[in-house]
Amino acid sequence: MKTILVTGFEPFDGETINPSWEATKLLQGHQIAGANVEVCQLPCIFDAALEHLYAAIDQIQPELVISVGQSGGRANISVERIAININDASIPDNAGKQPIDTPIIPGGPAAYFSSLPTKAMVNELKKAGIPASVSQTAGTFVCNHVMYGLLHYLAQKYPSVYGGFIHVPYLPEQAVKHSNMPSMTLELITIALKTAIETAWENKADIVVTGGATH
Ligand code: PCA
Repeated sequence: MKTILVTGFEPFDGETINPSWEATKLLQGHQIAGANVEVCQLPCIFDAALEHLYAAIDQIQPELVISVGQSGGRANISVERIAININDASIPDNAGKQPIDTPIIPGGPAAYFSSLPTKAMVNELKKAGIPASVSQTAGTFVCNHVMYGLLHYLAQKYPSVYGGFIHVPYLPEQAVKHSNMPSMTLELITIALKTAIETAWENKADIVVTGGATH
């Protein structure tokens, strides 16, 4: 059976949960549009996250890979468009590493575009009543690192496999500990991931949406 690999992250930055993993782990073993979903948790650690991701890809041999991460402060499901070849961490990762202005892959391309149909995904999320947008930056911390490393690895080793990244907001139980932070329930984030995965699986080529999808 065809397989979709979905990854989420362990908690970081003082949080005890990470919504990306709380939602992703609920998808293990699900059938989405005739494909089987396998999930894997990544450490929030530069380089180690990529080692875990590459091992999972080699073992599972998926046809589509979607990595998911927490973006505390964002109100929307953010379908990321681009990953850039830079690590520039404003906080330490879970191993205490804080790389500043280092390349992810020395000599690699400046950036990779997601090979997911970002606009179609956002469009379907909005149709389902879920706040969503195309994001033009996955940041410069471990999520961008994983998105770049994923797309580089697929380009080198599995050029027919599609890949990309989705950022999700805080859960309400996280937002309540911060001042004036947006959040989304686990139920809605989980429905959003299912909708986004299904759309990515069924629309390998993106659609053209005039206006709206990036906001
Ligand atoms: N979010 C972080 C790294 C892990 C996660 O869930 C980020 O946006 O880089």
